This record gives sequence, structure tokens and C-alpha cells, in this order.
Amino acid sequence: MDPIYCGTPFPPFGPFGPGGGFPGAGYPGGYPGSFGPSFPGFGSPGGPFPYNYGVGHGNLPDATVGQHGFLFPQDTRGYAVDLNNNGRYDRGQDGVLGMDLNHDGRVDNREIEQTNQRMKAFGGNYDLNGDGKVNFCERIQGRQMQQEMQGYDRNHDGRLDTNEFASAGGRVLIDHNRDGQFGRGEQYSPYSFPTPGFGAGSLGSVDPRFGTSVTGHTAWGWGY
Ligand SMILES: [Ca+2]
Ligand SMILES: [Ca+2]
Ligand SMILES: [Ca+2]
Ligand SMILES: [Ca+2]
Repeated sequence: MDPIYCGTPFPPFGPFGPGGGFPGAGYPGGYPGSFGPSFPGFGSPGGPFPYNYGVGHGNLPDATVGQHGFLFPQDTRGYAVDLNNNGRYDRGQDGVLGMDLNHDGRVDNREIEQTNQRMKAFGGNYDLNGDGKVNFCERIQGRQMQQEMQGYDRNHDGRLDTNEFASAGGRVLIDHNRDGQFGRGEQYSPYSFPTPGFGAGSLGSVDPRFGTSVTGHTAWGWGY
């Protein structure tokens, strides 16, 4: 797979493996299973917070979010956020994190994969190609990516909040037409993107170590 093989295979790193490691514990906002038509707290008064409530979601590293390449199509592996809380990636429902690394104003498939790798490395998982092993190359590259991401984590809490993710060129991608590609109309600011069933959300924070994200939701209504 890698053009250059360098170094002996390394055992899988840490608690993370393919499929991620959502611990599923202690989430305010009722992860999982509180999602539904009778979502508690929907429409409750805002109080002192800018959003009505925050909801925890599992992160889905290495999610197959589409395909790329013409002659030899390959899966596009992205770092998804399970916005509808069913434990798997759903096109058109869940968000995919993407950083515009070359600053051309849009996130392409390569950047989706590079963001996936960076988010994993940020959380200490250097298995960049998701094969369950961390080789020497991945350790070197993973450390570099981790340091790059730590540079965006300005308050050094190990998470990226909305401002930090935005300053990294971060966008939230929603595959509305479910074609496995992310066009311009499917790329949103992390401050406001459509969420399944209840209007718009903002990415409160992404924690790659514990594999969770919190989104703040506004009760804008049921349409986008
Ligand atoms: Ca899902
Ligand atoms: Ca770009
Ligand atoms: Ca932070
Ligand atoms: Ca699409």
C-alpha cells in the first residue's frame, strides 16, 4: 500500500483501533438513544447559553464516506461525526470533518483523508492508513501531524473547539445528495451546519482521544 516500506510493523497503538473507541460514558445530552421526535429539551428556553442544548455524538474515524479515483476507485476515509447517533456513518445525515489544507476555499477528497489522519494523530492514534498497525513511517508522520494539530489547539486541552477548528480551515461536510462526494453546497462552517431532524448546529468541540464531539443545536425548525 505504502510506496516505501520502512521499518517493522508496530503493534496497534493504544486503545484505538479500526472503528474507533467511543467509550459511551457520561455524556450530558443523552447519548445514545435520546434522539427522536420527542427529543427532550427541544424548544426549551435558551437560558444563558447561546444554544438551547448541547448533544454528545460519537466520532467515526476511518468512516467510508465515498469513493474517489476514476480508473481504480478507492474508498474515501473520513473523520465523521455521528450526528444521528446510530453508531455508523450515514450519508446525508452525519457530518464529515474536513480541513482546507491548501487554502483554496474548498475541501477535496484528499483533504478529507488528510483530516481523518490528522484527527486520529491528534488523539494519539498514529495508524494513519487504518490497517491496525503502526509502522515506523506512520509514527514519524503521525507525530508531525499531532504537533501540527496541537498548534491549532490553542488552549491545550486536547480538543478542538469551534474557533480552533475554524482557524485550522475546518469545515463540516454533509453529503446531502448521498453521492459520496462533497460539493461546494455541501460544505459548511463549523459554526452552523444542518443537523438531522432539528435545524442547525455548531460544532462545540471535537475530542479525538475520547472519540466524541459535542454539538450545540439551535431550534430553527425542522427544515434546513
Ligand atoms: Ca450515523
Ligand atoms: Ca482545499
Ligand atoms: Ca482546544
Ligand atoms: Ca454529495
